[in-house]
Parts: sequence; structure tokens; C-alpha cells
Amino acid sequence: NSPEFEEGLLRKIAEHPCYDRKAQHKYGRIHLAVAPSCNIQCNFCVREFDCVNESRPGVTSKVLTPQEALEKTRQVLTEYPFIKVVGIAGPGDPLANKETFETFELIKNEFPELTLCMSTNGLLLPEKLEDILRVGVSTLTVTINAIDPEIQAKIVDHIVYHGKVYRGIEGSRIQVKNQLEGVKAAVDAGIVVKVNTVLIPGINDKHVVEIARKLNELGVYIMNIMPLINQGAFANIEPPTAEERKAVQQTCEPYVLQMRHCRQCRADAYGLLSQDMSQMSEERRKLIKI
Ligand code: CLF
Ligand code: SF4
Repeated sequence: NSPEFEEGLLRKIAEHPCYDRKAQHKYGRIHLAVAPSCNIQCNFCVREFDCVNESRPGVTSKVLTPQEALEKTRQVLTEYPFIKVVGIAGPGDPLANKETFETFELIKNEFPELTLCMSTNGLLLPEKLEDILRVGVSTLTVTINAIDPEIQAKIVDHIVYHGKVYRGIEGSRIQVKNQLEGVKAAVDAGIVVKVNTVLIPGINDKHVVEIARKLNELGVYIMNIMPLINQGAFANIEPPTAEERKAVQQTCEPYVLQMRHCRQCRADAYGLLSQDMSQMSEERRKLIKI
């Protein structure tokens, strides 16, 4: 990659509220909830709500069409010019919805200076990477909760891949393989990759450091270890305490930079990370016509 390209990426990181801790107070993001479908079933997910791999528990974002998402971006940017990142993070898996790409194309044409960001479960990453690059995504999050298919099989009930349902280990082998191959190819293509890992006591807590070692090998920029939200099939698992999560982050830190300021945003969040404007009053929403 050319020095200009590298310089552009460094600027994008410095202005990205999730990738740079200092940027969170200065620069904002807008999430466009254009991706309702998902192609896997995580055991901690209740599908009437947003994707928990990058989201807050028990919230349902209203799904927008690509055109509505463009319209919303126009309105929000007029009011919040400090927003530098447009992200698609659900409510399902962005790669399982063609609207994700249509939306990014609309945004890129009108706001070429903005950073395009996406969060995915990674199942379709290898085959969609070309599209991701074409529409101009430069920061990408992949949720990796295990690199050992045996452990992954305890976390994901089944996947739907090329029209077929795969359960247990059969499905987790495909997903882990695609995630790791996809991350490697994305890093090689010059995308700055972040990995989200949901910390699930008794399931992957001892394994997370092995994930961190692998991320180091793959050239992942930053890792975000998130606490389990115990719902769905995992409703009876006690989430990790703040101390437990901190200890795991410390063991991973030597291998990959740790993100510690994640707000578990909604799929329709916008503004600074610390002030999620999607939760503002209906009255205020009407005022700026959202
Ligand atoms: Fe959104 Fe995610 Fe991009 Fe950030 S959020 S798609 S990388 S622009 Fe950030 Fe929110 Fe945490 Fe996500 S604080 S949930 S890590
Ligand atoms: Fe739910 Fe997200 Fe997992 Fe899909 S990837 S099942 S939306 S948590």
C-alpha cells in the first residue's frame, strides 16, 4: 500500500470513536439500521431485538430502506457535523442483507469524506470482501467468540450457509474457517479490522487469550471484549463481572490492543458514543424530522 493510503488510514483511525479512545469525545458515528436478516443463531440472541454482537440488550431498532438511511444521514449530519463514521451494524448481520451495500453506495456518492464502517458475524466475509471493498468500507468489525470449533459449537446453535442449515460442530467449522480467512484477506486488502469477542463465563473465558494470539498473527488492529448479555438459550449463564472482564483484557493486551470504551450501541445509534442521540425524546426527533 502507498504512503498516501497508509496516511489516510491513520487519519481514519484517529477520527474513529471506536478505534481511538481519544476520538470518542470529539468525533461521532451514525448507525444505519438497514440490515434485518441474520444467517446464524447465536445462543445469546433473541431475534426480535438488535444483534447482540455489537448492541445493547433488549432494544429494537426500526429498519430503514437505503433511501431512508441516506435521508437520515443528511439530516443528522446537518445537526452533528462532528460525525465522521457511518456504520451498519444490524439489527441482523449486514452481510446477509443486500441493502447494506446499496446504502453504502448511496452514502459514498454523497459523502465521500466519511469513513464507512461495518460489523459482521463473518460467515460470508470471504465471498463478500470484494463488495465490501467496492463500496469503500475501510473499518470492519468481525465478532469472533471462539477459534476452536468445539467451543464455537457451544455458542452458535446453527448457521444457514448457501441455503443449507448446519448445526453444531459442522456449522461452527465453516464459520470459524470463514471468519479467520476473511479477517486475513481483509487485513491484506488494507481494511483496519476490529474483533468483538463476547466473554461467556464457563464457555470461552479461558479461550479468549488464544483468540487474542491469533488476532496478533492476523494483523487485527484492536479487540473489544464485551460482557455476555444473558438472554435466549444463555439466559441462565451469569455474565462476567467487571473485574473478570478486566483480567481477561489484561491477559490479551500483550497480543492485541484492547478497546475498553465500548457502549454496546443500538443498531440505530448516532452522535458521540457517550451521548446516544437515538434515545432522545420523540419531540426532539420530530423537530429534526427523524
Ligand atoms: Fe459502529 Fe461498531 Fe463501527 Fe463503531 S460501534 S459499527 S466499530 S462505528 Fe463502537 Fe458501538 Fe462498541 Fe460498536 S461503541 S458497539 S464498538
Ligand atoms: Fe443474533 Fe447477531 Fe448472532 Fe445474528 S449474529 S444470531 S443477530 S447475535
